[in-house]
Amino acid sequence: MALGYLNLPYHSVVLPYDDEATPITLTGKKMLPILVHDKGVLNESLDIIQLVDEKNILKTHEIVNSQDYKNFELVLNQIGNPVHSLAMPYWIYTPEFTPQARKYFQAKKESKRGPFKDLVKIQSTFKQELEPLLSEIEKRLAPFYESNTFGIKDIMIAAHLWGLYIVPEYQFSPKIHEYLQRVKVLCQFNYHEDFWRKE
Ligand SMILES: N[C@@H](CCC(=O)N[C@@H](CS)C(=O)NCC(=O)O)C(=O)O
Repeated sequence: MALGYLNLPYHSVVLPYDDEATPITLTGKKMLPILVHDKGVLNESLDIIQLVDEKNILKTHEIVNSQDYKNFELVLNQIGNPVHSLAMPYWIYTPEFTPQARKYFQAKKESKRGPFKDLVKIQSTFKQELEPLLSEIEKRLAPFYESNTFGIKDIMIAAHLWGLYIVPEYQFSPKIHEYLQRVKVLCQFNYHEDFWRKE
């Protein structure tokens, strides 16, 4: 999203979720995203963004080191839990999962969250958990998050929420939906375009 917003050229490579060798060889950990650039290899989204945003357009550095950002991260983590429980049972059927990667992902995530088929049965619990968090975000849209200009927090929010579009039983409020669509356009972001562009 940051690369798209900053209009920087890049080549995206999707690794199957069960590919441990590639990320571990590149960075020593099984974690994405990874940026491979002319001076080396880097992970951690915010470190990547700070590196590529040479003109500091997204103001990441100032924001990330503030107490305010630490509070914001807590909210993101609170959002992550219900989003993952709602979306994981559906994500595994998207094109980024090979059959083996699906099995690997499901086994790993079910050991923490319980069987996906049970998560689907208790969707209402996760929706309830999400509702107050999203309504707080909604109140702060001006029209971007606590700001009239686009920034790193909008990228973080959209990156956390986007995957929920895959859940048939979930619907964003009109305001959050409109916000996410605006962010999508600004970031030239297209979910799973790596797959549909190839055909
Ligand atoms: N703090 C990291 C978090 C990255 C992260 O959680 N990546 C997930 C995929 S979105 C991952 O690779 N997890 C390892 C795994 O589930 O095996 C960042 O912002 O880059």
